[in-house]
Amino acid sequence: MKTTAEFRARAEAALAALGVDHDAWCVDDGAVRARSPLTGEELCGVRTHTAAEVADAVAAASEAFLTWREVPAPVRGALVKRLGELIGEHKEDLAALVTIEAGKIHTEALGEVQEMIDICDFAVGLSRQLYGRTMPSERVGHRLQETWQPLGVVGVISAFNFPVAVWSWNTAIALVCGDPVVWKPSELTPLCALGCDALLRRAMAEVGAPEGLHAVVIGDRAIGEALVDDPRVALVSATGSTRMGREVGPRVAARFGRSLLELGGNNAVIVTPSANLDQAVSSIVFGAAGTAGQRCTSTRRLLVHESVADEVVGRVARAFESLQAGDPFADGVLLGPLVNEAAFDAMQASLEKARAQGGEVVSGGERADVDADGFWVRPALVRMPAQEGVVLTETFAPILYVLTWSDFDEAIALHNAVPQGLSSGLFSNDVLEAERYLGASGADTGIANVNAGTSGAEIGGAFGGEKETGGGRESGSDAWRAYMRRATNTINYSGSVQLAQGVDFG
Ligand code: UN1
Repeated sequence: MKTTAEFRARAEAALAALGVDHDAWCVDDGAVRARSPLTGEELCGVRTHTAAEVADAVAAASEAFLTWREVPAPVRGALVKRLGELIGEHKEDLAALVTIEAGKIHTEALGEVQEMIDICDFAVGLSRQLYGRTMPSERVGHRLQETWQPLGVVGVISAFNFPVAVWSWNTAIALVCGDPVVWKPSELTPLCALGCDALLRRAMAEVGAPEGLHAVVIGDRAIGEALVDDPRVALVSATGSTRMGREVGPRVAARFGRSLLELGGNNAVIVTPSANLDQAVSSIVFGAAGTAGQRCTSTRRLLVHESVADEVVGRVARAFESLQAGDPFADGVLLGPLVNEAAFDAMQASLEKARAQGGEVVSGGERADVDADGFWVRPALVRMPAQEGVVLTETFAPILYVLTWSDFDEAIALHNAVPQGLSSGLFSNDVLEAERYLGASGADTGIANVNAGTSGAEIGGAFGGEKETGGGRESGSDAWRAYMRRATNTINYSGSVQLAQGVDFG
């Protein structure tokens, strides 16, 4: 493993290439400390904002909104087009920051940056497709339509595990919709945020976008609260834990703001007797162990038919054991570290609870043998006697709980009997099972896949989930509507006054 000094040098080179003003941001007395989970050590201090500075950023964004909302949407798209090009040119630099700050293996870090490029492409196309509907009016010589208008300042709160992509899902869409963005990234990944902000500023300068259209605000919870409580922030889009969403949602609602919540998951894969087990096992392994189990879409439950349970459990255990842990920059390494010691402690606490509930740890759970001070773990595979207690909670670590079933209705019932509702995968070659799973009484999650795992969604579809996952949808499909204001318009070209519903008022 390289030293912290080497990772710091790589991060500094990436920041310089991205256009970050190093001396302005990386300051010795910064309250937020950038760290690398690869060594557990500090990279640098980062300039931290105050609540008053958040208010200033929101004021500047509100001012920028007045200009930006008048810019035609396809012209707004030109900004996002340039942003996407710059991200493409700096893919390696952004990915390096993601690996250094979040510990993600290089191929996944590159994949995350690819999601940014993809959403920019999507948003550019969308900038010519912010369609409203027209409806037939019940009155002669009248026309009825809906138009979509820019909403206002969007506050983005994002998590460490997708430190650049989640920002881009929100920002690319918000910008074409005519909305400025103020972003509070995770305190664990401030350098990634500075890199994104610098690229967007470059694109803004090139196309002549108004100052204040984007700001990054660095800090702890108080900074998030300042954004959440500011009445000028029309939409708060928050990605993180259900605990965070439980606070953000009601606070934004109390001031009649809009929120878009993308919270915890407790995602399951169902394996049926007809499944192609090679496909199932490989998808389960990526879903559970990829990103060291630190995706909101990570596979956390394996619901397997009793007739194939021993075989599937054995194959997943062997695959888990064969995954190489180590330097996430190195070829062949598939397991990076957990983000920090607290994540490791949370994993151990959950495994303890699972054992106390009668769970049997079939494989993993312990620290992996890596010559570095970060918290690498072997993915844990745990057979559980029942779906209760700890199995109903999300632990942001690679723990896969296994439960068996004998009847497909029982599998669907088990699948849905958790408080979260993000993502799901069914492995089956039985078309009737697949249709039932996708139907009204099937999987109750926002994402439901057939013969595909729970993680690694494409940006073209709306992303998010139900129940404690928060109900919000980001990214593709018509998720853009959350970032706009809908107006219903009645236009009367009849030359006379006619009231709807046949009302006669003299
Ligand atoms: C997240 O973990 O917050 O579907 C986002 C996936 C990724 C996004 C995950 N495209 O796994």
